[in-house]
Amino acid sequence: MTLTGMTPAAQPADTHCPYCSLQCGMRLRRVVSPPPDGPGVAVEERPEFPVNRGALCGKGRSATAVLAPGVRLTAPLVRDRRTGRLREADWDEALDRAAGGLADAAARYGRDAAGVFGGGGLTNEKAYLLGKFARVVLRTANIDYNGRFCMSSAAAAQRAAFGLDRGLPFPLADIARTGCLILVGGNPADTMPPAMRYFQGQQAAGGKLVVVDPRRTRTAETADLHLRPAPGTDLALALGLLHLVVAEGRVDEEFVAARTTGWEQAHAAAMAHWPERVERITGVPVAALRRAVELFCDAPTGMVLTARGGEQHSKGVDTVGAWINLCLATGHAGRPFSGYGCLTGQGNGQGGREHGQKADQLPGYRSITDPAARAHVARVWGVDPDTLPGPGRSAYELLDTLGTDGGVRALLLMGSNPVVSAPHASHVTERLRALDSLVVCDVVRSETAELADVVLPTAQWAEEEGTMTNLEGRVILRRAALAPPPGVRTDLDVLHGLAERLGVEKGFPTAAEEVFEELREASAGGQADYSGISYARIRAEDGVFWPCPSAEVGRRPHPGTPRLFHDRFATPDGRARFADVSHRPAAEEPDAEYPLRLTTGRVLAHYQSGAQTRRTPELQRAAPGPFVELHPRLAARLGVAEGAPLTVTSRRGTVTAPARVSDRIRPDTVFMPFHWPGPGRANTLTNPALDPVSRMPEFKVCAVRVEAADAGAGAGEER
Ligand SMILES: Nc1nc2c(c(=O)[nH]1)N[C@H]1C(S)=C(S)[C@@H](COP(=O)(O)OP(=O)(O)OC[C@H]3O[C@@H](n4cnc5c(=O)[nH]c(N)nc54)[C@H](O)[C@@H]3O)O[C@H]1N2
Ligand SMILES: Nc1nc2c(c(=O)[nH]1)N[C@H]1C(S)=C(S)[C@@H](COP(=O)(O)OP(=O)(O)OC[C@H]3O[C@@H](n4cnc5c(=O)[nH]c(N)nc54)[C@H](O)[C@@H]3O)O[C@H]1N2
Ligand code: SF4
Ligand SMILES: [Mo]
Repeated sequence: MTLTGMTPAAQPADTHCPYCSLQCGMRLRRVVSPPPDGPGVAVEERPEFPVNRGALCGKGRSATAVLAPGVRLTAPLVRDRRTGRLREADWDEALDRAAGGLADAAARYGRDAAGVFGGGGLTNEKAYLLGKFARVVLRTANIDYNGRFCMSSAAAAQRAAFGLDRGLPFPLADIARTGCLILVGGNPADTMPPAMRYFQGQQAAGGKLVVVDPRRTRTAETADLHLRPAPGTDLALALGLLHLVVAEGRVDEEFVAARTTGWEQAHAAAMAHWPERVERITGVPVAALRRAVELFCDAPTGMVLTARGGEQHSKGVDTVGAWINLCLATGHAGRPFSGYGCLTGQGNGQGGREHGQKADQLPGYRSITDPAARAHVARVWGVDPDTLPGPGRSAYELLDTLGTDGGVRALLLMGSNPVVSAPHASHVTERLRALDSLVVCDVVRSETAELADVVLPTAQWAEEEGTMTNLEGRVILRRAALAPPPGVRTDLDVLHGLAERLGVEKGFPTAAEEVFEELREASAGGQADYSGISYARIRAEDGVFWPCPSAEVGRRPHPGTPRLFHDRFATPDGRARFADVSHRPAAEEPDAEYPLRLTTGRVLAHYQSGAQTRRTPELQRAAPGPFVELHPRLAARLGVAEGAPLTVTSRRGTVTAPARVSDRIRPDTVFMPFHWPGPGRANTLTNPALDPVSRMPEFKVCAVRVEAADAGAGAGEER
């Protein structure tokens, strides 16, 4: 077994948390004599790392729990052809079965019948090789990843407006220095707690914080102004604010004339969204709209940050476009301490979308339909550009057509748990079951691994090297603190083994740094240019911001780019483009049968599908199961008290979970976190209506009916 690049460190290793896009720095120290069922390393603070300065949330502090042998997979599993059950196998058998399944599907149905589904938690090296594996070994168009469910709407809107998308175009620390910050649909107090220091710093320096969220979250509580629109109405809200900016003569005419295009249409669209109309759509009083405009326009600098609350909609791209319009019209963009940014979510949500696991992208943020981009990448890969496939299906469309005529028949899935996290999850589960072959690479036996024909147990963050790109575009280095247990291989080893079995001997190195060296070359000249970044530089500088070309600047290496757009935007003419957008309703609005809106999201203690955090005892104790948050007035109308079992029914199914009665939510809306499988799985209910541009599903709003469980339909029913 190969374990290249795995040098177990006797010294403590300075690395990063495995979870969210903050990528908090931490130090791992080997435990001298670990208990047999416990992890071999302990977490310490690393105050030198600039983003979190030592602070960690509970998930980061407890992340080593999943390294323990009792919790994780330590041997490959294959589905026994006789019993139909998963049984342990050796690596050769498992890899043979996995490669065989992919090859059979391609032989029977054509190349595009073998598919790949990746994840935004994978290192840049894994994401890069996964994309290369799809395009060079399988030669399939069908590769996409869970980032499509995450920040794809913000990415598309940023590309349209600025010609480039990087989560934040400035370091996180800059937000502490902006005059007015509007945070749309983000709850960092629960989703990125150590980042709250920058929000608090901003207010301590006299800045104003406006939070836009239907719920009074722990983040909203700290705001100077909290706007509570009904879920799915942010587009009208942003247009209404722009209307008032115009009406009150607060447009920065000079900025608009010098640095933007498209203002006329944007202006006309905003004028159709007068304040009383917007109040009717959103439920936000006109006075509050006026106050928000006053705060934003009075401030010398301003930022708008969006997160999933504003983005996970079938109109997510237009909604983000409308918020960017507000920045452009007020001149709060392309200047120090001003601008639009997206809080990306997963550990490598940013890098994961730059290096080729997205259906339409090649490494370096290149487009797979651009002949020059294809030629460059094909040269690095040593293949004929004509052999590279074109763009494939987006994440939900790929999952939706699994096992169908013309769909993917054999799927390699690495770093995602769609049985819990995909919209209309009962349907997705059915599609996964319809596959001829499902290969899952994971660190634990996830709900999706349970459906697999082959499960390949892979090494974890503390056992491997690789780069991650955090929400600021800062490329950082994950470092190995210990060797993986016997029986476990790295994701890079898996790709190497599969490529070899599918007839490609070269080009799939197992040492992360070697992969990175190739990634540098493949990204050179692209928008996300990493060619000037090396492991040595990241170690020395604690992260380098892309773009960082290899060309020198004044006989010094390029310093990287912490701040974008101060001189020009990345469009051909250097100007930012206003979006031409109008409000439209959600794909599903409340009606007599489904009178309430459901929105979904996160709690502090759990991460995503919960595959890792539900296996962490202290987190599981802190948040043991799903719940339905509802307003006391709604609870009274239903005759239910705190903790009473409720059924929630949408057009896609019914779930059961206890009531959590709280005046933090609007009476016309209920909220469920999505971290759990089973009868309380929020994604049984969610609507897979897609944004026409980003193909983002509408996780944040669908129509539901809520009943006391004894009065309602049976639990866990699915359609
Ligand atoms: N604890 C924890 N932290 C995480 C994660 C996790 O799973 N758990 N996941 C990471 C990832 S991948 C991501 S993407 C980020 C997500 O980070 P966030 O975007 O902060 O998280 P969410 O809870 O999905 O949504 C944020 C807020 O959107 C609000 N919201 C719902 N509907 C609407 C709407 O229509 N409009 C507006 N304006 N707001 C709405 C919700 O009430 C919620 O408070 O978190 C990252 N960090
Ligand atoms: N209703 C609702 N649904 C949502 C959302 C929402 O707000 N509401 N948010 C969406 C968003 S923003 C996201 S990002 C998705 C995320 O949802 P998922 O894609 O399911 O993300 P995770 O739960 O992080 O799944 C990662 C899986 O990969 C494994 N894993 C972790 N690291 C590695 C690794 O390095 N290699 C390998 N091979 N495996 C690894 C983990 O054990 C886990 O099983 O959920 C989406 N679903
Ligand atoms: S905020 Fe994110 S990166 Fe930091 S410790 Fe928590 S989960 Fe990890
Ligand atoms: Mo995400």
